[in-house]
Amino acid sequence: MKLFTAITLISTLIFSSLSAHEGPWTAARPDGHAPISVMGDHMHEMGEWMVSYRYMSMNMDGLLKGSNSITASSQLTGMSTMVPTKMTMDMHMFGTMYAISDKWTLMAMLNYLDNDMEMIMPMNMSMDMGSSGIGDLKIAGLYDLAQWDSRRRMHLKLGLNLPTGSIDEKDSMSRVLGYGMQLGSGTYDFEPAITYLAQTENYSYGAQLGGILRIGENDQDYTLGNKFEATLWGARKITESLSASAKFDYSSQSEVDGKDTRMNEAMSPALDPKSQGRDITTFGLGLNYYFQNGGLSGHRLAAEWETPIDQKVNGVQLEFDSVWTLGWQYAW
Ligand SMILES: [Cu+2]
Repeated sequence: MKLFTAITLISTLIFSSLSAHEGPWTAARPDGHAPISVMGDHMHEMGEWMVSYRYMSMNMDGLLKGSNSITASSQLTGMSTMVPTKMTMDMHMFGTMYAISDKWTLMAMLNYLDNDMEMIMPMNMSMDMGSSGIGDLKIAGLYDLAQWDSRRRMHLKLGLNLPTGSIDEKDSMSRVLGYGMQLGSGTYDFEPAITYLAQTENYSYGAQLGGILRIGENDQDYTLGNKFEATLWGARKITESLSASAKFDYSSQSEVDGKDTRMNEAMSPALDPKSQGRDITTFGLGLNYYFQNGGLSGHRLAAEWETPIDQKVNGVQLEFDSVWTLGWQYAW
């Protein structure tokens, strides 16, 4: 039903923007880039380079069973159970882009992750767990599918996730941490996406449909769930350098296939392959700033805040609360 709504919205957007706006689509305006949390949203002209850094901080708080809030203590079913109550995931994301031709832009991204989880145990005991390190390396090619004279364009992303992130993160007692605390998927993943962009004099719109398709299983004989994601955004150019955006994002990820035999799912939902993946719709507000002149010409700064408007988890999991993304980009 949500997918149907997303498709309807996207097609309405495509047809409504068919009214003539002369000239080609251009990146040379603040909303020439999507809200900062959207990846692979734009291409470059032949020979152009870009480097970027994003800081993303995700907060999870409280427990959900399906779409209902439940108390953590209700899940303390045995003497050795541990139930998560809170988690923060901080990501430092380093990216680079280079256009080898006007048809192909290549990109690579590497993340450094810092996870922290709070758990409660019977007898009012609690425990803090952490993991940090390099995540998976993502490489992609963006291919220009079409450009129209009415400020619209469309491109395809063919991405590959390389399993450079650890799936062997352990706590202070040498027990393997849950699936959500691991730094990588452990598998090679195919990450395709299609992006549509449109502009008018003062507004811009975009839509992206993408997915993560896992290939095979990892060294611990499990596979994280495949993911589908639909993103829709609109932005208003406020000045030649500043734009404000609103975004809706729907994603659906299935549970883990197989299991890591080092984990005992009876001990915690964090260790349960069936308590992974969720359906979530978020709403985001953002600002993009584009330095057009002077010594900082070509630099961009952006910020975005997102919060869920609807979510349903598989099994029992922490509730996604909010995410902040701050970013810097420089193209030359
Ligand atoms: Cu770029």
